[in-house]
Amino acid sequence: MTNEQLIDIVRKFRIEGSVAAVEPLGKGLINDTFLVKTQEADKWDYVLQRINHHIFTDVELLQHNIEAVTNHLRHILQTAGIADVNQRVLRFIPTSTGKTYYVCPPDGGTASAKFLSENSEKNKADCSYWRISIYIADTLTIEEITPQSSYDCGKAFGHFQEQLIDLKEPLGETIPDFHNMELRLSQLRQAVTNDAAGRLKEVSKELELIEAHADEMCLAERLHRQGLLPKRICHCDTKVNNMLFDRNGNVLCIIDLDTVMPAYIFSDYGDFLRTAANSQPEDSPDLDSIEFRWDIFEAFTHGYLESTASFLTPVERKHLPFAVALFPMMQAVRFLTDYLNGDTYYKIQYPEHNLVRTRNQLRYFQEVEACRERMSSLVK
Ligand code: GN1
Ligand code: MG
Repeated sequence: MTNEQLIDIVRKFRIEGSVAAVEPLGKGLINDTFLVKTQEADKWDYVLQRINHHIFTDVELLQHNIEAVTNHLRHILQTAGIADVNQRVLRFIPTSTGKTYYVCPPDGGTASAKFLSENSEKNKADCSYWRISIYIADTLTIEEITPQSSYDCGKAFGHFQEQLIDLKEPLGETIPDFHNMELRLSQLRQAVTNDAAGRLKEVSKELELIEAHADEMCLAERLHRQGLLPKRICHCDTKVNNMLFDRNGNVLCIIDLDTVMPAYIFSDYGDFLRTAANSQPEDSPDLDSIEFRWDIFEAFTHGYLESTASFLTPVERKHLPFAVALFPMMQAVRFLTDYLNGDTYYKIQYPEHNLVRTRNQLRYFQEVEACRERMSSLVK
């Protein structure tokens, strides 16, 4: 896409100021993100995103969820008399029709209203979907996690769940059954049957390890069916880089709200520790360097238990160590499925990338497993 086309898209939104430049931003695996700089010093800069509508197929629902959540959080902050509300919760800018997303026809915008009104699935898939939010300036993201920042993140993600407990507006699942382990396993088994990329022969050890733990890892779904585990509004992508800090290192704002939806609280607790307590990045091939960082786990757990004390049930609390094991296992299943399918979901940088990610997550899972009992004593 040319710069001119990007600027044309920006103009569909009711932003203030005039566009000086549009530059790529961030390194998410799913959406494409740009920073929109405005010329005027006293106007906001903005974040422009192309929503990956092959993954978030219901963009209307996606933006409905995000608006409901950000409006609710903004209301809480305003009621509490907080001054810098636009620094603490994302603010999405509407287009001239009042929607917080813009559907761009494939030719860049001039296509007829007829094209869109035909409304066929094919036409919809050929369009691109865009949204804009205010860019929160002067923030830091944390590259190197410490026990202190881990504790702060535990408090903040727990607080996020707590604030959304009384959200009246019903939210949908932007990716249905996103963290449903039974579904993820059946997708893997389907990928094994299809062997679309001819890679099955390379992964027998990985499959064996996954299958050995498969039943146990579906515990959350069983608890839910027994009525013992509720779904609550969760963030579902609780990576440390989805949290903005101010210059003094205090948590400012939680970002990347695409997967905010009803889920088990395990999602937020377990997925954070999947990345933060792994001493290596999720795609490091250096398996022998992978360690479970107890200090990060302990600090995060303290923060999380503090801010969720008002609502966490004994069943949820007791199974937190299960969640620490579940998420690397689920992520291994998802990476391996994508590897077998021929890399259709995650962005990759080289052909074996998803296999390397799978092996990393499985090794980390084993490191976590070795600490499960000790974790349970701490949580008690
Ligand atoms: C994707 O794009 P990113 O990095 O925020 C994925 C997460 C995975 C993660 C693995 C919608 O998140 O669930 O845990 O990659 N998001 C979606 O790195 O599938
Ligand atoms: Mg994300």
